[in-house]
Amino acid sequence: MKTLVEALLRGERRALARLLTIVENEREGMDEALATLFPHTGKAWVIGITGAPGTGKSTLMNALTKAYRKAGKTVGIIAVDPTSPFSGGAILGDRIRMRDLAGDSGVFIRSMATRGSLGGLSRATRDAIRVLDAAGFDIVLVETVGAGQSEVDIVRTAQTTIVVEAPGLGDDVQAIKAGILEIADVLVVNKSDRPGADNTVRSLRAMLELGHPASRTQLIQHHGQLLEAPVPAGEHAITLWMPPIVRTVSTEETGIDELMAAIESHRAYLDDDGVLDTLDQQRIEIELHDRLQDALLTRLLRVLPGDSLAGVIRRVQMREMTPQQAVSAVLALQDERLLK
Ligand SMILES: Nc1nc2c(ncn2[C@@H]2O[C@H](COP(=O)(O)OP(=O)(O)OP(=O)(O)O)[C@@H](O)[C@H]2O)c(=O)[nH]1
Ligand SMILES: [Mg+2]
Repeated sequence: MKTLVEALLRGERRALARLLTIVENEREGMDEALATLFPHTGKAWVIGITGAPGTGKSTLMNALTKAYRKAGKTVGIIAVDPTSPFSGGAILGDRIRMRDLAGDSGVFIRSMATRGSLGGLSRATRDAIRVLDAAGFDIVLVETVGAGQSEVDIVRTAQTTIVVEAPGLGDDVQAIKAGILEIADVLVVNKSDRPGADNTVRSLRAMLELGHPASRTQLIQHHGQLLEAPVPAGEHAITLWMPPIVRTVSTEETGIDELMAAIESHRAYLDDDGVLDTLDQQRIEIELHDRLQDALLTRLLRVLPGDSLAGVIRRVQMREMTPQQAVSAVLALQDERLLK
């Protein structure tokens, strides 16, 4: 495992591919590999790209990647499809769209589909990002379809989140419908060559202004959490970030420079006010929380006798016990087992 990680750090593509497979499928040696590469992570800028199906996320990633390559940056790409384990079609489409990137050693593309649970996918994505980060990519792009929880999980991992919108998908702004507007650091109205783009921009702006707090508020740190608060008179304030709206035509690579500039100013905003440090702590806290939850549940199920859970489920069903009492009973049983 150590030699594999060493090969990864040297930039060997085969080692990268193998490590991604190990991480994706939770193969043996995964924890050791992640532990060995972990000290080499934390350098890449991770950009999440999300939005409703068909808004042009993959085409946009393609254009953005080419622009970053021109600027001398290396780019690792993870395309996540949380909706189906059979995303062969979508992935094939992406392969065709990203054809211009093939053969460029400064670009690496990996597709990941749901295997088991959504939780498993977000775990795998988080770890795959680390592998690409350790491999030395300057930028890591992660695409997911706007399907709810997976977007929220991306935000927990990405430093900059781009929400992609497109006109002509009905009257509604899709991001609002999917409840993902709140997570946007940068909003993109792609397919701006299509009629209705002005309307989409206008609706987005109206939504943003509605949702954005009054100008004299600031972000404060309270027990490690970022909160909004009024700015005391005469004090330095961390101004809140207002997501810019960028119009693009990804198929023609129009608006991509503006998008890069928007990402760059978001990055500068995070760096400048020291928000990044707090966000980083929050990210770690959330990840540890998730992992502890998994680990504790696994441990609990291991010490319990096989049929004990079925027993309490039955008793709750018979109204002999409340779900709260069931939890207490299970925990008491665990304590009993551990004492033995
Ligand atoms: N007119 C126009 N078409 C575009 C633009 N960007 C993408 N498309 C087209 O829209 C279709 C969907 O593009 P994709 O990039 O696959 O969209 P996606 O959001 O990745 O789709 P999923 O991954 O399936 O959710 C393709 O046929 C693209 O060629 C654009 O700026 N203008
Ligand atoms: Mg796509």
